[in-house]
Amino acid sequence: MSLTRFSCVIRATQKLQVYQWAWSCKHKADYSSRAESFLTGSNVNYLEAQYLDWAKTKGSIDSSWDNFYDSLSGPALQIEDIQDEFSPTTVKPKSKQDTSKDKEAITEKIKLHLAVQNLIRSYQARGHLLAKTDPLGLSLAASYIMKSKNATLETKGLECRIVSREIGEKHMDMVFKLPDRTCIGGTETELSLREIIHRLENVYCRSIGTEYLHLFDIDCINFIRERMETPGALDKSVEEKRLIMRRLTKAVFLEKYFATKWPAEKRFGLEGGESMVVMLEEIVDTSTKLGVESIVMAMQHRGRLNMLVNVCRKQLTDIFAQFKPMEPKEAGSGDIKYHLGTYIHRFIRRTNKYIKVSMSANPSHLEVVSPVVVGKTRAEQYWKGDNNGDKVMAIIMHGDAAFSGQGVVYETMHLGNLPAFTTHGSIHIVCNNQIGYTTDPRFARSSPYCSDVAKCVDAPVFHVNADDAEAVAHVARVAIEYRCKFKKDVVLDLVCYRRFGHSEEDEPMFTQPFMYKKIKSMQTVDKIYGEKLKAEGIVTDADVKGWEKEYMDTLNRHFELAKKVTKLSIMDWIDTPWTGFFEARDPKKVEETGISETSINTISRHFCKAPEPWAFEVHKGVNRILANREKMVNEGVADWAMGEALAFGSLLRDKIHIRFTGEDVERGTMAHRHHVYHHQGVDGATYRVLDVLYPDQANYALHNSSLSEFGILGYEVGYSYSSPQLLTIWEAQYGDFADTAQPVFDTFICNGESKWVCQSGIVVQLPHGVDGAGPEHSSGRVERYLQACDDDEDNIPDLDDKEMALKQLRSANWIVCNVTTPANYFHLIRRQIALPFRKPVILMTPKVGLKHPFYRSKFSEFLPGTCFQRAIPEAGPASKKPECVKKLLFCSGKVAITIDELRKEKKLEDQIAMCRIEQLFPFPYDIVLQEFCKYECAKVYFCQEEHKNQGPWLFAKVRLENLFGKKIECISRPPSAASATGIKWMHAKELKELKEKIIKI
Ligand SMILES: Cc1ncc(C[n+]2csc(CCOP(=O)(O)OP(=O)(O)O)c2C)c(N)n1
Ligand SMILES: [Mg+2]
Repeated sequence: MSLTRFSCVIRATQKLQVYQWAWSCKHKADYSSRAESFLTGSNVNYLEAQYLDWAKTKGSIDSSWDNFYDSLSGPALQIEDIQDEFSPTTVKPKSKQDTSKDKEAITEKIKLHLAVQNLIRSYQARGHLLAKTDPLGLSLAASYIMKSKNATLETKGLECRIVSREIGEKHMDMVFKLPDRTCIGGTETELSLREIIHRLENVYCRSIGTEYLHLFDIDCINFIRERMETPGALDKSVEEKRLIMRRLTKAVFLEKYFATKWPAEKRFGLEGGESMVVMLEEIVDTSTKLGVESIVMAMQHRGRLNMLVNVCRKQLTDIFAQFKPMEPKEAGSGDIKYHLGTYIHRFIRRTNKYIKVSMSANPSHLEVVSPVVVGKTRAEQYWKGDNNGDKVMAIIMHGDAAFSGQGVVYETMHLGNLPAFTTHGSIHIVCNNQIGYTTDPRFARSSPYCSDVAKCVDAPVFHVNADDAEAVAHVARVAIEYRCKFKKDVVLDLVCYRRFGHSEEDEPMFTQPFMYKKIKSMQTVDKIYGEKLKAEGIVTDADVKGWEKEYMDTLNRHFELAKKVTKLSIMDWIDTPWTGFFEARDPKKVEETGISETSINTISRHFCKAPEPWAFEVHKGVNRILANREKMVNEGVADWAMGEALAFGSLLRDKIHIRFTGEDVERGTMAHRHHVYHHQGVDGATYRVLDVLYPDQANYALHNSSLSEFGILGYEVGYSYSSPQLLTIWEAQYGDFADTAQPVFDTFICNGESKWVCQSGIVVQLPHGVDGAGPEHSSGRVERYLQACDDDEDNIPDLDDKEMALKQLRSANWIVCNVTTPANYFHLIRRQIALPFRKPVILMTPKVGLKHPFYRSKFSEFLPGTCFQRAIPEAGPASKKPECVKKLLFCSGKVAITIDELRKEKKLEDQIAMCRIEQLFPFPYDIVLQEFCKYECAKVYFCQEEHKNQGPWLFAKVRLENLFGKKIECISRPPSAASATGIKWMHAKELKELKEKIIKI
C-alpha cells in the first residue's frame, strides 16, 4: 500500500471513529465500529487520541510524529471538519471563546471514553494475570512476570493492578457507553465506571483467568467473551449446585478411603485437586447434549483411580481388588493399577443419553500417550464416518510439569489443524498442582503458565481455581461448548495443590516447607463448597452427611466384594475391544497371502498407467518411471514399489483400510513410490493412484506427515489399536529418525500387548543400509529392536512341530525383519492381515535396493501357494553341489547384494552358499538348521555390513551357536561408536576389507 493510500485509510478510519465517538457522546447512542480494519483496538485508539492532541497543539506530542501526520495529504483533520461532515445542520456559528471551550470538553470526553475502552480491553487481555486462580494464594501470574523482569529488585509490596492513568476516583460515578466488544452490560448499554470495573474484576480477576485475546478467529473471541462476561453467566441452578456437591463428596471420600485402607500404597492421590472430577463430569454431561457419542481419554498418574471410578465408572470392586497381590488369569506382564485402561457405555441421567467413555492404558513415561490417544480418536472417527468430529472427541489430562516440559505435547498439539491428522479439537486438562515431583515451577519452566504451549496452536486457556467448584464446572462447560462449536483445541488449567507428597511414600516438607505449611491449613474442597451451599440455604448439614454416608456404604460394600476376588484379570482392563475378531478366526490358520494372476494384472497395469494427458499433466520424470514400470510388468517382474503396490492394492480390494503416513511417504523419500502425482499445471491438483483401483475398495489413507517422529509414530500406534481390519504403516525417512520416537517403541509397540493385552498390527518401516550416506542415515539400528525381543535364546522351539512358526509368532512381542525381495515384502505385509492375531512389525527396508536389480521378484512369486519366506535358502549353483561348498554365510539385508555380486565376480558361486535371514525375530530356527545341515563341509559365518557391535550379529550369534552347538564367526565391519563413517575414503576402505573377508576361502 502506498503511503498516500495508507494515509487515506487512516484518515477515513479516524474520521469515522472520531465521528462515532463525538456522536455517541452527544446522543448516547450505540457506538460500534462497523468497519473492522487493521486500525482496530488499541492501535487506532492510540492514534486517534494522539492525532487529536497533535491537531490541537503542535508540539504537544513527540516531534517524531510530525512527519507522519504532516505526510497525510490535504489539510490537517479538525474536529470541526468531522462534526461538519456528519452533522452539518446541527452546528451553529459560535464565538471563538465558545468554540475553544467546546473543543476542550469534547477532547476530554473522548480521552475518558478511550481510557475506559482501553481499561475494558486490558481486563480482557491481562485480567488473567491477576486472577486468583491459586487456591494457596501463593502466586499470581503477574507477580511471576514482575519477579522475572525485576530479578534483582525487591518486588515485595509491589501491587499488581490494572490501571488507567487518565481516570481516577472522581470519574467512578460517571456513566460510560459500553463498547460492543464487551458483554458485561448484558441488556444495559451504559454503566458507571465503578460498575464497569466491578464487573470486569468479577469476570477476569477472581477464580477464572481467561486467556483468549491471542486467538485469531474473532468468532472464537466473541464466543468466549459472551460466555464469560454476560451477567449471570457463572450462576448455577440449585440442582446443579447440589450435583456439584455430590460429585465433590465422592471425589474426596474416595481418596480418603484409599488413604485409610491402603495408607502406604502408591496411587498418586488426587487430594487437593478433587474438583477435577467435577470438571470431567460436567464435560461428559454437556458433551452428550452436544451430540458427542464417544470420548477417548488419556491421563497421567495423578488422580487416575478417582477418574476411573467417578468418570469412567469402573467398578469399585475391580479397583479395590487391584490393591492385593493376586495371580493373573491371563498371560502377560500386566501393569500397575494407575496405568490401566478401561471403557464403558455410560448412561447420562441429565440428558438421558448414552456415551462411550474410554480411558487409554498408558505407561509411566509422561505424555507419550498424548499422540496415541489422538490417533485412536481419529481412527474411531474414521470408523464411525465422523468426518467433522461431531461424535468422537479426545480429552487428554496432563500434569503441570509434564505439560510444559515434554516436547511431545507440542508434537501432538500441532497436529490439530492438519487435514490428515486433525481430530477436530481435543480438550486438554492440566491437573496443575504447581509442582512436579519435588521441583517448583520457577525451576521447571520459563513461562508464567504451564499451559503456554497452547498459544502456539491458537487454543484458548482457562485457568481456574480448583477450590471454586462452580467456576470449575463453568469453565468445563465453556470448554466443551467451544470445542463442539469451533472444533478446535481448548486447554483447562485446573490450578490446585498436592495435599501430600508426590506419591504416598514421599515427604514433601523436605523440599517445599513453606508451600506445605500453607497446604496443611487448607480445608478440603467439599468442605469449602458445603459451607458455601449451606450459607446459601441450598443444602443442609443433613444432606451433606447423608451423601457422605451413602457413598461410604457403597465403598464398604465393594471393599467386601473385592475380598472375594481371587484372580486378577488383565482382560477386564482392556480399553479398545476387538469384538468378534478373535472368535471369528481359526487360531491355527494363516490366510492365503498369494493373489491371483488377475489381481496381479489389474493392480500392476493400473500402477503403471498415467492419467489421461488431456485431464492431468504429470511430470515427465513420472512418465519415465511409469514407462519403466510398464516394461517390468510386461516382463512379469516386480521391483520394491510394485511389490508394495500389489500388497496394498490387494488389501484394499479385500476391504482392508490402509493408513500409511510418515515424512514424504506419498512420493517416497528415495522417489521410488509415487503414489500421488501432482498436476504440473494446476496448483494443488493431485492424482492418487491407488485410490481408484477398484470401485468398492477400502480407503487408502496415505499422507505425508509433519516433521515429527515421536508424535506421528505415537499417533499411528493409537490408530492401529482401533481395529484388526486395518493396516497401519509408519515409515521413517531414514531408519535413524525413529530414534526420537524411542519411547513409543519402548512403552507401546514392544510391550503393549504384554502389559495391557492390546494388540497392534502396525508396520514400522525403517530404511536401512550402510551405503556411504554418513553415520546417521546409514543405520536403522536393528540391534535395538532385536534386543527388545522377548524370546529365550537358550530355548530352541520344537522344530518338528508343524505349527512352530505360527506359535513363535503368537508368543512374540513383535516381529523384526529385513526382507530382500519385493515378493517377500508383499507377503509380509499381507501376512499382517492374514494372521489370526496382530503383531507389530519392525521392518528394515532397503535404500539402494529400491532400484537395484537384485531386489526384484517374478510375478509367479506373488501367486496363490507362495508365502512369506522367513529365511531364503541358497538356490544357486552352491545348492546343487552342497558337498563342494566351503563357506556358508548367514546374512540379513542388503549385504546379500554384496555377497552375490562378489561371488559371481570371483567365480565362487559354487563354493560360497548364502542364506538370507529375512525374519530375524522370531528366529527361523528350522530353515537355518536345514541349511546348516546341508553344507556339512562348509565353515559357517554370520555376515553383516554393519559394524561388529551393531546390526543383527550378536542376536543371531547366540541363536545360531545354540542351534548348531558350535561357535561361529562374524564377518562385518570392525566395532565402532558411530553407526557408519562419514568419510568416503573410509567407507570405501571398509567395504574393500569386508569384501575381502567375504571371499576369503
Ligand atoms: C518422561 C518422564 N520423565 C520423568 C518421569 C518421572 N516423573 C514421574 S511423575 C514426575 C513429576 C510429574 O509432575 P507433573 O507433571 O506436574 O504431575 P504431578 O505428579 O504433579 O501430578 C516425574 C518427574 C516420568 N514418569 N516420565
Ligand atoms: Mg504437578
